[in-house]
Amino acid sequence: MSDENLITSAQNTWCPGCGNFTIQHSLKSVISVLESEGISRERCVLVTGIGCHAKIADYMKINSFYSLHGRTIPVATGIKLANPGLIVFCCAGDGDLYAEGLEHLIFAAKRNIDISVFVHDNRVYGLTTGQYTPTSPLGFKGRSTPHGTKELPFNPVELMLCAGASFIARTYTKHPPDMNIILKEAILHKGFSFVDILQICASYYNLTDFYNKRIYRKESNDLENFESACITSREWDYETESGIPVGIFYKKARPCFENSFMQKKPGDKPVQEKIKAFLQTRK
Ligand SMILES: Cc1ncc(C[n+]2csc(CCOP(=O)(O)OP(=O)(O)O)c2C)c(N)n1
Ligand code: SF4
Ligand SMILES: [Mg+2]
Repeated sequence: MSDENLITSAQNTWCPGCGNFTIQHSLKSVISVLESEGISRERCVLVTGIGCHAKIADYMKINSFYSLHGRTIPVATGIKLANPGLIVFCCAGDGDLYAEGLEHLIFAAKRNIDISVFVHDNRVYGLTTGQYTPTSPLGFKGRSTPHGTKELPFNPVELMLCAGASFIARTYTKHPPDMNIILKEAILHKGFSFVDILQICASYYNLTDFYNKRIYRKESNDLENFESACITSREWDYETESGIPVGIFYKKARPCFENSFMQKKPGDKPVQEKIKAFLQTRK
């Protein structure tokens, strides 16, 4: 099936030049490639938060769930546990996930549930017209901070390493071919995949020149090496705003939560049967 069929006819209201377009096109390409490799789009489920990023649920013709602000991960977790055969990925915002939904992010990484999380990290609350988020830089001037923020951003890549995510990457909306590779690898990885996508917000925080001067591709031939991933995660020094590495930083096989969930001992019934039996008792 042609990948053009993955875009709905809903009127698109993203601003011209918004990085969300690149993410949408990348997801479209990845889903088409997966389909040509035997993974049908009917098995895919997209869960979004609330914000500009979340409109992607309206614009993609696949199974989707438009959730609450900061709540992509609990919804995605429920979907995956109820039907582990599905391929579940979240499109979340930086405000959405790093502020409102932060605890869900940390615990999903800790559990290593097999879902993928793509953060449209424009470093601003876009839909609500420009307030600062946990990844806005020190001194960021927006609607809620006219004199500039007084706090450093946190480092989501480092946070995810510490929380136990088994696939960690960063990409940039001006690098579409790299994004296709990274999103596909994230979806195919068995376990919790996290991709921080540096996304241009054309209207409230256009960092194109800033990123173009600083971003470089980081290659690693030892992706299981936690210490080296930690060093990479710190190459972006938020105090000096130095160089910014992008690429896959960490990838390691770990047992997935959905396989052991509700299993008292190895060989127990599959989780779907247990959920069905539980739901029967509630009728
Ligand atoms: C619980 C809750 N708090 C606040 C809001 C208001 N709100 C809607 S979108 C948004 C900002 C979204 O920013 P972000 O997650 O970074 O997404 P972006 O718009 O930048 O893609 C906020 C604060 C809400 N809808 N629900
Ligand atoms: S406000 Fe920013 S993030 Fe939202 S649609 Fe416009 S450019 Fe994109
Ligand atoms: Mg944002």
